[in-house]
Amino acid sequence: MIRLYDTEPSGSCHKVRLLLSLLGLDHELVPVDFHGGEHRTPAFRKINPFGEIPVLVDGAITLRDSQSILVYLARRYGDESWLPLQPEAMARVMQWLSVAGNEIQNGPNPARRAVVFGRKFDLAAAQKASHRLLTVMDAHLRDRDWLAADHPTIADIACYPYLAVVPEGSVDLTPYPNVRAWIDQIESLPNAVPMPRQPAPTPD
Ligand SMILES: N[C@@H](CCC(=O)N[C@@H](CS)C(=O)NCC(=O)O)C(=O)O
Repeated sequence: MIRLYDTEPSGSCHKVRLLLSLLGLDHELVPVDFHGGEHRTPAFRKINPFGEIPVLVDGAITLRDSQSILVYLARRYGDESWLPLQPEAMARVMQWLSVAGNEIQNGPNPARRAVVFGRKFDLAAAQKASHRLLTVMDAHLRDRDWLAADHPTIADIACYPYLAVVPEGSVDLTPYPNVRAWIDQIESLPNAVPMPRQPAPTPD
């Protein structure tokens, strides 16, 4: 049985939940007490020395990092469409996996963590980075339906969760119609599970 160390509000964990569901793979979610700091304990660092979730365990294989887990699941259990092998096609997917690990992790993610979870990030800088990213993505999606191919790939899965909840970081998605259509399209895939939305924070 595949096990995923997980916490519900995490977009990084959701990438993995989404692909597991799209591929119809039986799995067990192992909830990690994120607010209690379970991911930083010595016991957890034995499965991920970086002290981060998600972590996927499949038999004897333990993997950290959501992008690497998507690569593994796509190659091990998916057909070739999720991660094409032809050099250029694969590189086009990897370009967006890097965006998921960099521009999205440094824009939409901290903006949301600042607004929803009260974490100390530079909100204005994260919002500015989010708009820069969304401008590029909206232009990229103007004449295509999916990020890296003419069909969904793990590039779309990796980029989806934090963009679906970008308004939670007080980043308006209205000016980006192509990104909004792309989000709807991912959520309409057979067996897709939407990224859980958080309630708006209550004012003090
Ligand atoms: N590169 C990692 C990043 C994962 C990540 O940042 N996970 C967050 C939860 S969403 C985490 O565990 N952060 C540790 C912390 O804030 O202490 C991935 O893509 O899986």
